[in-house]
Amino acid sequence: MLDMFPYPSGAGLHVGHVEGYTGTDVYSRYMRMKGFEVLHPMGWDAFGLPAENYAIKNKIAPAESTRGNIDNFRRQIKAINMSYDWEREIDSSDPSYYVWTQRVFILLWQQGLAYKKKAPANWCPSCQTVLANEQVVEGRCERCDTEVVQKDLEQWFFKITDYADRLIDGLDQIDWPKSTKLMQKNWIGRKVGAKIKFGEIDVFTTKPETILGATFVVVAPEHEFAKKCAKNNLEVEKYVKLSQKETNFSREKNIVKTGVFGGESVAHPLTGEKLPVWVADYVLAGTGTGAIMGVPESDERDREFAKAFGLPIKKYELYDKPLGEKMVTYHLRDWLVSRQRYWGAPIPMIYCDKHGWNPVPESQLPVLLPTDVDFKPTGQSPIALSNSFQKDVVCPVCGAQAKREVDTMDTFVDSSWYFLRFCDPKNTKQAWSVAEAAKWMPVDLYVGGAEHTVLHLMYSRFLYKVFYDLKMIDPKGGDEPFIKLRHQGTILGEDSRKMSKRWGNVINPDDIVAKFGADTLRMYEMFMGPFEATKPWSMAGVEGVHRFVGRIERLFDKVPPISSGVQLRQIDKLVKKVGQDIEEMSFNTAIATMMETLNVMAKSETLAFGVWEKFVLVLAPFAPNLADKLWGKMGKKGSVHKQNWPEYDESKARDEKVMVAVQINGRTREVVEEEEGLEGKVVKMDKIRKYIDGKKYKVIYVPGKVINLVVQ
Ligand code: ANZ
Repeated sequence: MLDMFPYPSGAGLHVGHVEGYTGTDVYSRYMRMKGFEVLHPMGWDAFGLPAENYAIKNKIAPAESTRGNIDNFRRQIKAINMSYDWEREIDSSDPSYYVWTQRVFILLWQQGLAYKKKAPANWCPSCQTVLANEQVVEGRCERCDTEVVQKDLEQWFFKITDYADRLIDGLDQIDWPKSTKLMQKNWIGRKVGAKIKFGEIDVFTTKPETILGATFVVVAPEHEFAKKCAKNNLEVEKYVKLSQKETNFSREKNIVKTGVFGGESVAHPLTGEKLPVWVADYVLAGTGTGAIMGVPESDERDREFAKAFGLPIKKYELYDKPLGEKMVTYHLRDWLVSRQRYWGAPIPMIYCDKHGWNPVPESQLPVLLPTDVDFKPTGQSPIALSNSFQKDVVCPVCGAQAKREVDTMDTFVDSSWYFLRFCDPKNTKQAWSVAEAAKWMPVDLYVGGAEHTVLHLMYSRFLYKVFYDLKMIDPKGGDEPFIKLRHQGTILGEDSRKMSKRWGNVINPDDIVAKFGADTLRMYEMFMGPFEATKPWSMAGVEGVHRFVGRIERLFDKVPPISSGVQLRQIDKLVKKVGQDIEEMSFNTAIATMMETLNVMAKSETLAFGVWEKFVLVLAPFAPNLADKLWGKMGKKGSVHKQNWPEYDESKARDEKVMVAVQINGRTREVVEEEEGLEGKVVKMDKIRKYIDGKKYKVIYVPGKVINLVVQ
């Protein structure tokens, strides 16, 4: 039972965290009561920019502020009585953890899955670091919302594109929200099509059958052919230069199509007609071959372009013979993992003029983060300015003086394997042993925010598949890390706006615990609405749940369990319903049933032991403190949380059916189950209609017994 481990921010725990964590905690406690061994761990995704920015502002070392934040988070979580196995707590910024992140990096390098290359990268001018494509949202930095620019930089990449097909195909094997799967699929963006020669230009198309409608060819500004045209055409040269500044986002979204005629033409492969070659930035260099055939009759982007530049639009017939060569293209790019920032795991690589890049030798790991650094971002990694960091560094191959990599790893590397460390957190010989991981992996239920649909969840799947291929994972469990995934819904402020300091509508879980206790906080968050729905906070709702929690104990004291007390069939229904609801993560309906049941119990003069016993047991996963207290009051030994989930009597749990006779002039013609609006339904039944159609009749209904139709 895995929660996405939190980033321990200075703001402390959020009620949104509490929602997800309570959901998995209820589920974990329930599964333990059902006799399962449950691993329910917690730790800290502790590296990252905010701690570093905080350090810059307040002159506190990130290690120190992070430690304080972690202590606060742990205290807050413990106050809500989450049943985590604290023996397994991990901190991704601790050398005992990041030494393994560094070994993961080296492992990937040894497999040819990590490489350094100069490439146009997304650069955030405000954070002064590169960003992965996944961290650029609508052309802006996901963190600070600054417009991202393109910069040619030497960067480290993981070859996630090698796994593109498996990352798509694996989605069929897992129980995840549909929308999350779709987002991953679209992000990977596999397109199957054909590569077709138009003269010397290979175009890529997913619709080769439209070839007879092609009236022009367009190449991306980065395409070799565009560069060739630019050599003897000033206008093309200008256009190519200008488009270098633009990000793919603004290019894809560009509504007004721009472009220039390249000054050359190529022959249509079927008709031999001369087609003009244009250079335009709506064609992307990284997709397909970076060149297209323009079919303005059928393709909207091509039509816009043709209209803008007066190119012919031609009606045509579909071509039904095979054409060109099969080609598959992807939107997914390799994962850019290096960051020019301080607070991350140093990339464990050494550069020698003669031998290039090599991993830091095993005996010298971990490469510790130096502490003699100035945090101010300068565009290069702050570690570059450390005096100690490059001291006595030699090439692992020849022993000559060499230099360490000064970039750190993106924090998404830390979080893309942490669940495996939870399986074996104290292991000093391996990051995890195959046997320990096999006990728990794959994760049965993973709960976390929907904002991680592409980044974290795709990176984790990628690395897990690499580990699987290297036999670091028991093959019996398959190559998907998370079998079932659910996202807790966003909790809005009382004003239905996103909780934010700006609106002053942030609810601090500490305040709720102090005023109402942890049980009320847990119960309220599970009762607010469907687990995955977006829902506003309501203090009136908290108070309502608090009254319910109080009423349980008051009723217990007023009508305590006695051996001669009344048995209630509702209690068997409750046990059945709450068990089913927890398994479906329908926590709010489970609590609603507890409320209904308590109302029935309150009407009874006396209550049997069995009634209270079962009520307290089903309450235990939701309100662990009160359940334990009542368990004690019942004179039971030991904790309620060590008990088995109660059995229920199926015959009692089932809804009673009441049968009603349908009579025509006193003779029974049919027997039906009683339900709402029965009188209206009966007169529409074929068997009955033949007696009453076209006749006058009167209905006499004796609920629970008979409907008599008196026909004249
Ligand atoms: C001719 C054609 C006719 C196309 C037609 C589409 C519709 P979708 O369709 O979104 O999956 N394309 C190919 N390479 C491109 C590039 N580098 N940059 C921008 N667009 C590119 O995407 C596949 C289509 O996108 C391809 O099929 C191609 O246009 C265009 F009625 O070729 B098509």
